[in-house]
Amino acid sequence: MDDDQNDDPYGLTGRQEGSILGSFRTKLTQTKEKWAREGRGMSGENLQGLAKSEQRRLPPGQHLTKDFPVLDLGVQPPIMPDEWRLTVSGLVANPIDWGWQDFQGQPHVTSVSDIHCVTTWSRYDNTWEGVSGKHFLSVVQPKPEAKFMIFHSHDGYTTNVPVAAFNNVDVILAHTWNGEPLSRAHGGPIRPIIPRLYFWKSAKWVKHLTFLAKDVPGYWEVRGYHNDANPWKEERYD
Ligand SMILES: Nc1nc2c(c(=O)[nH]1)N[C@H]1C(S)=C(S)[C@@H](COP(=O)(O)O)O[C@H]1N2
Ligand SMILES: [Mo]
Repeated sequence: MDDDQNDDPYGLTGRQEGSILGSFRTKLTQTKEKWAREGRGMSGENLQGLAKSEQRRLPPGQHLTKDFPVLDLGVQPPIMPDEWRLTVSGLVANPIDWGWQDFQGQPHVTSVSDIHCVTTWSRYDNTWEGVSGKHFLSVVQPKPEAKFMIFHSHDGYTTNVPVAAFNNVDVILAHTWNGEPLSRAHGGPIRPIIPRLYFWKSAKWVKHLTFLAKDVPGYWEVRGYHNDANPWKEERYD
């Protein structure tokens, strides 16, 4: 599943409308809630056959994959670059409203990082291109009392991340993955990537971002997932 959809990178053939708001408790959601209750993924480390250096790189309970699995709530909103927008509200000096040209006008960087998904797969050496998290923060200028960022996505998904966790050198608002435009399935055209947290904290199809003094748990955080999501501490479930 590498999603090399060169002729249709944003998956606009077969456009899919609608929101998951009306169908929150999908089968997938129920399965993952069950796993959260059972503590799925907490046992064992899948380290056999890996070199020592690779073992140190793999968080506890994870196994390596070369695929790039797709996980979401079942709705993959189609967003063309020219209709993409990102708005910011809350405790910031500069509540931006960016379109595609605004995004492209920012300095761009390349960042290589590993993905760790709570469902126990990890994928090494993903090359992301886009606008760095640090640059983004320097533009919106969070106020000193802003401690949490809440991401809101087109499919109704939300997730919460501390500003301090977003303010890392490897955080990026990515439009490119391994040299290809970020596909619709993986949250294209632009997706925040926060590699030091489990991948559910990297919201696909983000449309709005708010900065708050108080934490507000997101979609999975209220369904049994750990609020902090650090793979090295195995913060999978609450
Ligand atoms: N908007 C949105 N973002 C989302 C999700 C989702 O359902 N909707 N699922 C999260 C979860 S649980 C995971 S594991 C990753 C999966 O990203 P991928 O499909 O690119 O592998 O996206 C995260 N971001
Ligand atoms: Mo996930």
